[in-house]
Amino acid sequence: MRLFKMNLLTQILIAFVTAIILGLIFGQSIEVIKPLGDLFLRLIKFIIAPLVLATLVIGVASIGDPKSLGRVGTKTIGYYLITTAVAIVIGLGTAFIVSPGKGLSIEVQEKEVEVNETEGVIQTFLNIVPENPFLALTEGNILQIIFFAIFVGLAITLVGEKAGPVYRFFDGFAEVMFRITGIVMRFAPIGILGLVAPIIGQYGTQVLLPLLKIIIAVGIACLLHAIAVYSVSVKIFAKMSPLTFFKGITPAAVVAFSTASSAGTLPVTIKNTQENLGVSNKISSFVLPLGATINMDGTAIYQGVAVLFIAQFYNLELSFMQIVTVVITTVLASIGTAGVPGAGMIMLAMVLGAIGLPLEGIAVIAGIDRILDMFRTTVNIVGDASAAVVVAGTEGEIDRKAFEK
Ligand code: DAS
Repeated sequence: MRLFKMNLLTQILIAFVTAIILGLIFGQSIEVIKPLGDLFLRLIKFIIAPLVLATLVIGVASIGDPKSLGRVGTKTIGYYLITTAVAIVIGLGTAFIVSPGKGLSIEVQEKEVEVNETEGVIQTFLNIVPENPFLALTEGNILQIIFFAIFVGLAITLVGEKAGPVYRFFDGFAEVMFRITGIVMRFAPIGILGLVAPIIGQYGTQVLLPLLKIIIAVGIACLLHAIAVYSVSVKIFAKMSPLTFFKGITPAAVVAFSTASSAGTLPVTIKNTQENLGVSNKISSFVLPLGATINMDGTAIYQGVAVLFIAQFYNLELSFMQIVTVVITTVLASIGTAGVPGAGMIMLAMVLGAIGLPLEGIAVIAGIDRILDMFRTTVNIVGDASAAVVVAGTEGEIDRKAFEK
């Protein structure tokens, strides 16, 4: 399976380079293959609502009954939410500084872009509450689907045993949606060809520099987040040298970078955290699987950078309310993002939908998504490991002999 994933990476990179060449050679006439890209975007839109519903219900339900979360659970969830929110701010801040989309002299017809004019603060928050959750699902109203999913997830834990069938339904449904996501992602190379070639044909190579700037922005933000947040956290809460921490988690980081899958890396993350960082089995076996499901700081950074780039690509200024919506939606998106390759790009559609930016913007960055996924998945699992160290450190569950040889 690992081999196939690397093949998918090779296929995507080949498709991306081919798309650039075809776009440069054929110019606007390459539009003829645009339907392939439209089909890929429709496949992404087709899975987003059910995927968000299923993964978020399970993500929230897997947190467990708030009453029985206990000290360890509360610390874990608190650390995850705070670090993810910081990650988005770092992502947005880096994107504002790098401004990957600025300077693109791309005139986009008004018809292509109708951004939701966000009403006032109160109305914006009221709109999150669905009057009819089934209507929210059919309309693909992402924020309302999120609201519904969180309530269902929480209620499942509160009801307990009797809600078992409901939990098992959504658990199975989430697996089905992950499998469909995997199938959709197999179509990515063809889809990327149909998305990127027409963009290069229409705008020329001027759009390549911003893509490079996005990779740089995501890379810098990931590094900044890991150094600023994880180093300080392990130092303060576990009195562990950051060097020891990063050295200890390196094998899992390499696996995450090459597979772009948190779920696939989980066994290595657990092994490294226990053997190299001395975290007890009790803590690591709770914190890490939960983190691989609901904690994705790298994905949050990517969402922040991508949203800002797409707004700039369409020459749109984001209002304060839209930025607030991006932060809230991205924290929730990172809870709902599956630990599988490409999941973050699919959840980006959710964030864009929440603030009314056109999903077509995904087309511009789809070609480099796999490269970005390698960075964000690495940060996702390093963040999970830092949580395990921090919680274990505050619980006295670290065997320091593991690294103080
Ligand atoms: N590849 C996902 C993961 O495994 C992250 C993402 O797609 O954003 O964590």
